[in-house]
Amino acid sequence: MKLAVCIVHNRDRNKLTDEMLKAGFKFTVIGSTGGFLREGNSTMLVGLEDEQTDTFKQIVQDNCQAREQMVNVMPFEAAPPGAFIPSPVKVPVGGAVLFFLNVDEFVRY
Ligand code: 2BA
Ligand code: 2BA
Repeated sequence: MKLAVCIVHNRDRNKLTDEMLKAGFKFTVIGSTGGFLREGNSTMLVGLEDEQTDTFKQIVQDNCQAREQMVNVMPFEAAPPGAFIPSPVKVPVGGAVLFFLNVDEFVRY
């Protein structure tokens, strides 16, 4: 068994969870914040059987679009008065970031 940790943009969350439910996956959604953009994203914990991983990856790939987002390199509140504020830069964001961990034991009571 594997535990997938899947971080997705909030805009893709509902579409992805709908498709995961349709495919019969069980999962837990945690509200999270990206360390770089400091914006809300969603982290899904998905316990799945090894043979389900390819189907899961395909569903994530089909439902999470990569996009570009403008970001201020230095937050305005962090800039000293009169400082040069650099123009916002584009960063590629998402589709989705996935980690797969091996599960030693799964128990339900
Ligand atoms: P929920 O996803 O809200 O699920 C509540 C209950 O609904 C589940 O109880 C299960 O009986 C049923 N259920 C959930 N997904 C289903 C599906 N795709 N098809 C049919 N029935 C489904 P539990 O299995 O005791 O799970 C309680 C909570 O534990 C779940 O809340 C979820 O947050 C988490 N969970 C369960 N299995 C998980 C897994 N494989 N990976 C990650 N989180 C899991
Ligand atoms: P954020 O940390 O808000 O990052 C959003 C996007 O900004 C990233 O997209 C990446 O393109 C860029 N970025 C992040 N950190 C950067 C840095 N130190 N220097 C330059 N650019 C940077 P994604 O890579 O698609 O990541 C989307 C979200 O997934 C991240 O949101 C974070 O919450 C999570 N994530 C990504 N890689 C991770 C990792 N290795 N460990 C844990 N979480 C990760």
